[in-house]
Amino acid sequence: MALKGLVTLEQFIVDQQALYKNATGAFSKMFRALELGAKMVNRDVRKAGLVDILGDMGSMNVQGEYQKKLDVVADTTFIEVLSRCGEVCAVISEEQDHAIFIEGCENKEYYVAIDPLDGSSNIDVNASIGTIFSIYRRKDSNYSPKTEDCLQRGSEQVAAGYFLYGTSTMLIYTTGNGVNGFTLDDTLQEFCLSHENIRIPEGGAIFSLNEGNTSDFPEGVRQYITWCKEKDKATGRPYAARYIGSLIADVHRNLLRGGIFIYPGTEKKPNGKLRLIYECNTMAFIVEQAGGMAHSGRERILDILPTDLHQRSPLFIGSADMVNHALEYLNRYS
Ligand code: AHM
Ligand code: MG
Repeated sequence: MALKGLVTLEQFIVDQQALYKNATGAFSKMFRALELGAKMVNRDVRKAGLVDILGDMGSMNVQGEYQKKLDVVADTTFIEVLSRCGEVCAVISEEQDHAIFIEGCENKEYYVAIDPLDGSSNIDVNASIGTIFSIYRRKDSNYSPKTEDCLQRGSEQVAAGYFLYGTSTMLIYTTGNGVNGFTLDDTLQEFCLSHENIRIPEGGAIFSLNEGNTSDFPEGVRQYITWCKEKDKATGRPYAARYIGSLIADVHRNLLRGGIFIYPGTEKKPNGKLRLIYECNTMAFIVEQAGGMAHSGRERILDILPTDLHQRSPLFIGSADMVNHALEYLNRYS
């Protein structure tokens, strides 16, 4: 896809907003906050190694995972910019046990779910990481928000996106009207439209999963992977295995090239590792909007009603033909 003239993210949002008669400007304020947060985190990520920002924080988050210094920096940054924008009543973050309710914004309609820095294990080795976010509208904003108000199905997302701090810094997002991608022009410090109306290929030849865990995978997943690795000219197999270990980077590659990403449940961890609200739902909304599929193995990801802010779900996501095929295997052997 060629780099488009110069349509900045701000211009793009203003143009989109003009299509909605009742737009209040709240949406563009939230996006400006997210954009600012991402630029600040991007600046810190680019300096990692030069300043004392690499390594462990020495603390754990609510999910028992060691926090990296950059995890904490990104978390603080996004919570601060979202609190200041004046349109967000609550923030749910991977790094925070509870929802953060923002003072003075009790009657605002929107809340944001965020994984401030996904792919933490890649920070210290200079591989791609990113920020995942979803925006939801409260059903009723006439009272101070409660945690239960933040437990909506992924199908209720108003917008979802991710910032990828990779070879270049990108924003991919959807508001339910297709998916568009913006690349940060470092000299201008502006996100510019670079990938208009992204469509994921229906099929693909890439499978991404942590094969080290094979012995714990359900039999259907094991059989599907064996099938992916068999030689067959007609279907172009064996497929390529690609796994960065950073959800955003793995799904982003498959979004552009075609492929499947799997993080299954296991006997010990039936819901897998990835978090429903700020990892699976966000990526599912984007991938579905691009023409792909996202499933838990039991149901469509976006149909799951969360009961806990940090609940996990198995994830099969990517090109529709590949996801359907993997699900066939899962059902056959379950
Ligand atoms: P994080 O949010 O703590 O970084 O964990 C989520 C990451 C995903 O980005 C990635 O897909 C997955 O964990 C990799 O897990 P594993 O190391 O088990 O393969
Ligand atoms: Mg994460």
